[in-house]
Amino acid sequence: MARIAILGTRESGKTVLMTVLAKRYQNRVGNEPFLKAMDPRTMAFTEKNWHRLTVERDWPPLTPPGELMQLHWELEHAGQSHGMQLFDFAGETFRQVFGKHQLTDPAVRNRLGTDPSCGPLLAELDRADVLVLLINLRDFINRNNAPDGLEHLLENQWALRGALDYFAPRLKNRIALVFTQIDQYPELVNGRRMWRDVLREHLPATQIADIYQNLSCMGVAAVPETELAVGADRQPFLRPAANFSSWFLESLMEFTVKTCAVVRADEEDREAQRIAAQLLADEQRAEQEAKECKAKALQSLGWAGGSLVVGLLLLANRNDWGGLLIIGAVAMTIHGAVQFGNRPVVRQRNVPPPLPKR
Ligand SMILES: Nc1nc2c(ncn2[C@@H]2O[C@H](COP(=O)(O)OP(=O)(O)OP(=O)(O)O)[C@@H](O)[C@H]2O)c(=O)[nH]1
Ligand SMILES: [Mg+2]
Repeated sequence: MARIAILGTRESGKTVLMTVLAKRYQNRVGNEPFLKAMDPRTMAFTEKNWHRLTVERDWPPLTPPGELMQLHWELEHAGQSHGMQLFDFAGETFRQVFGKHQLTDPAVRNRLGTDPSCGPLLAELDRADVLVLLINLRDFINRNNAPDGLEHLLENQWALRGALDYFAPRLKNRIALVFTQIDQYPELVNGRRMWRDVLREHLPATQIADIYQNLSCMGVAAVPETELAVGADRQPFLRPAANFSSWFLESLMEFTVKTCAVVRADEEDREAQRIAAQLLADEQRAEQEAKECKAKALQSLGWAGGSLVVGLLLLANRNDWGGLLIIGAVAMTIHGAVQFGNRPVVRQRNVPPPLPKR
């Protein structure tokens, strides 16, 4: 089971992206990946949000802080099937937790772990196998003059950098940086800018482009076609267009398939190593027991030899105890032989060598 954490600041597009991804891959089409919802919660999450986007033609509500939605799909591709668990939680919580603290400090991590508002979330994130970090450029471009000001900009920046600093040592190349809602930046898409350069240009303070040079970077738009509408508050807003398509979800799916396969291979490595360690322990125990049995058998034979000699001497001196000692010697010989015969058989090791780490 690959546990995939999707992190991103408020309105970075987590809920919409997960919904659209699940719907776009919900049918088996040739050799394409296929996503199968595995529980009622996952199906309800996808269907309700999709209904909202395509029938009500509006956006799903923002995820309330404190909510931690665990969604479970089975990803089938190229004859393989991978369990895939995704988390959805509020971007506001992400900013509060990662934007304001330095989680790489174990004291800070431990303190936050006991905080009921984020402890359970951090515990889940610590078990994640893959990280997908969403970036909404709107959070970073021309943000200094926004009402929430420089403070929010700084926290959003550190949230991304802090999350990478925290997860990258453990997850290594199982991390993707995904620019979302890129339909809003046609100049970047049409100009075919490399996403790494976009990172360097628009989030220079984070230094992510230079520190994490091998991260997978991509851009997607779950709902690139929108149209102007007037909301209940008489304010104009952009709503999803009818029959909207999606841009570049394939690159995100390709990354997902690849990392799910890596997680599976890692799990198999760990299982092989666990079995090898178990076999080795069994073998060492059997060796120890065999040694103890041999020692007991030798001890019995020693006593038997001694009793035999003394018994014969006594018999030679017409002492009746000699007969008893000889019977005892025979009994001890039999006991020793039984001990020796019952010693555990130490099998030849047949353990595969540990596989190289991926
Ligand atoms: N143009 C465009 N807008 C999008 C797209 N995806 C999301 N949005 C906009 O971004 C808003 C937030 O999307 P969500 O998916 O709810 O964002 P979120 O990251 O789940 O937000 P929180 O739940 O607050 O963390 C939506 O209400 C839309 O206005 C997209 O692909 N294109
Ligand atoms: Mg959400």
